[in-house]
Order: sequence, then structure tokens, then C-alpha cells
Amino acid sequence: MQDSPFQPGATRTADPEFTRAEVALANRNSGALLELLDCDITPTGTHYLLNHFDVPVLRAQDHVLEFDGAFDAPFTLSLADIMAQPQITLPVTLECAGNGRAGMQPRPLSMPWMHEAIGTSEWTGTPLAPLLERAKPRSSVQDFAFLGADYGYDKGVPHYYGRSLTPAQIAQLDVLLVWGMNGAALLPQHGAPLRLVVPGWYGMASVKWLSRITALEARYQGFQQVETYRFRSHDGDEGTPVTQIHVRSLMKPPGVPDWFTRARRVQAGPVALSGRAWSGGGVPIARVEVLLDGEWRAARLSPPVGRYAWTRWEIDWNATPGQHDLACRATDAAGNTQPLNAPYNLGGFANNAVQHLSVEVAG
Ligand SMILES: Nc1nc2c(c(=O)[nH]1)N[C@H]1C(S)=C(S)[C@@H](COP(=O)(O)O)O[C@H]1N2
Ligand SMILES: [Mo]
Repeated sequence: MQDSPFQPGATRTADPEFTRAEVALANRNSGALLELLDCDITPTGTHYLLNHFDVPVLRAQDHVLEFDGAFDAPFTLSLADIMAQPQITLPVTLECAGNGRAGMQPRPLSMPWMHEAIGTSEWTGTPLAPLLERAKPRSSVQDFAFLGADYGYDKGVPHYYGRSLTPAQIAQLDVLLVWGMNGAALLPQHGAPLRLVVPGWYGMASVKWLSRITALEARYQGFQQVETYRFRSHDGDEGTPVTQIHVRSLMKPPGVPDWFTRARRVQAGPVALSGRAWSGGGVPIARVEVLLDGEWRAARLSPPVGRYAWTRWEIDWNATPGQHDLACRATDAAGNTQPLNAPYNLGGFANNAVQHLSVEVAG
């Protein structure tokens, strides 16, 4: 029998060349343009995208959110009902858990992100917790399952994209039901007309095209909860769940690029370097160090864009002619520092190893 793409196949490769399937995924799931890291809020069209299946086109006028399962007062809300709830707008930095995957060796076969699965938006919506309370979850509830409207196959298993959070996580996290992004309605590819935003967690928790919330008296067993987003060290390892964003920083590429290779060139003399740093769980950035001419030097930090949004950093560099290796490394207020080498796991998650940039300085 021929190999079927709908059956489990190879999950990783030692080949440094990308496969056609990886390149095709990268064409669908675009990343941030790192030269726009100067913007506090990422222009909507350059916010990264990660869509597992096809983008469902849902009509806002017809869309409903069902609350079902172990609620004593379940209900169904229209989008208009939800938009009539108390409204808040919060800047939140979203990052895909697979950001950095392409830097792992061997390389997990999935979306081959280098550094650009990142973006910060002003999300408009309403807090989720009061609506869950209004539906009166039974005291026996162990999980709330959030179901998207997108359906497809992964490793032979057909499923709607779904994720869950426990009552304790709901109590601790500022989860939002979101209909707006940067002052406009959500775009189809970002989950229109309704999505979750789970601030401080990797993006997989922020379910798009949200259609149903089910209260469960057991732990949710959905594919994207129990199979995909886990830190596993070997096949058969049960692993641990991927949750909060790990501390990370990026540099705005200095100077000008070569179109094809993206190699950078700057003129000798003073160069203002800048970038962004962020961590998860609402933990602020404590410091950013930049590797300049072989020495780690402290960057200046701006105030964070928000409790759950990134921090700008900058540093002055006196560039001398020749080829230079630059790098940046952030530390958060909980004392977590970016590692120098990729922390390996089978899924290629949370690779927050420091980013290196090679810059040619022209005399
Ligand atoms: N329904 C649904 N929700 C989803 C996804 C998806 O494929 N389907 N992808 C998740 C992942 S892995 C990420 S990183 C974020 C990406 O959100 P964005 O595309 O708006 O940046 O959405 C999450 N929510
Ligand atoms: Mo993701």
C-alpha cells in the first residue's frame, strides 16, 4: 500500500534542507517582518499566522457560542450578545509554541519557524470568567473545552481544533473572548468572528473560530491537548504540557539586507541597535544583554507595552569594518534567562535560544 498523508509518517529529519511540505506550510503561515519590531503594536497584516487546517469563513450575523456539558445554566450566545458584555482592550504579545523549531537538530517536521512567529496586537473583547460563572459550572467540573470550527487530520486523527483550561487556570489567567484586533473586526485568518486570547501563554491556547465551550467532569482528551503540545524527550514519553511563553528576545535586523540571502550590511560608525523582549505569565523583562564584539553589554529598556506585551530594548554600537556576530539575550523578573543552545524536545516547542545575526560592516 502507498504511504498515505493521512497516516502517521516521519516526525523529524536530520536533513538540513527543508522539505516541500515544510515550504508549503511556511507559505500559508506567514511570520512577522522583523524590521517592524520597532512598532509597539504589530501592523495587523504582519501579525504571524498559524492555522492548522483550512480557514473557516463564518458569518458574524449567524455565529453563536454554545455553552454545554456540566453547566447548571447552559446557554447559547449570539455574537451581538457577547459584544454587549463589558468591553476591554488589552495589548497582548502572542507567540507560537513552535517559534524557533527550524533551529532544532534533528528538526521536527512541522511548521518550520525560524524566529518570526511573534506579534503584538490590541485585542478587544470581554473577560471569559464571568460568562463561565453565569452558566453555573458544577463543582465536579475538571476542564473547560474550547472548540474551534476548523476540522482536519493530524497523524491520521480527524478532529476539530480544540484546547482546554482547568477551572484553576481560568481563575488565574486573564482569558478574553475576543472579536476585535487593532481597532477592527478580527480577520478571517485570525479567528473571525470570535476567538480566545490567553495572555501569557503560547498561541495554541488562543482558540480561533470559537464555537463551543463544554464543561467536562473529566480531563479533556482532544488531540491538540493530549497529543500535540507537550514537551516530550523521546517517543513514548508522556511529556508535560506546553503552557506559558518562555523568555525570549529578538533584534531588529540592522542596516540593509541582501534581497535573497537576507544578509545584513551596515556602515562603520555609530549604529543604534534595537529589538524586543518578552516572557510569559505576565512576568516582566528584567534585562537584555547584547553581544557586541565578543562582550555581553546591557541594553536600555523601555516600559513594557502592557503587562502581557513585549518590551523594547536598544543599545548603541560602534561598528568597525569586518564581519560581526551579534546576539541578544533576555532575562525575566523570575530569573529565567534565554539559553545559548536550543532546548531539545520532539515537537520542537519553546526554542528560546538566543538569536544570532551576522552583520557585515562596510568601511
Ligand atoms: N481553531 C484554531 N485555533 C487556533 C489554531 C488553529 O489552527 N485553529 N492555531 C493556534 C496556534 S498554534 C497559534 S500559535 C495561534 C495563532 O494565532 P494567529 O494566527 O492569530 O497569530 O492560534 C491558535 N488557535
Ligand atoms: Mo502555535
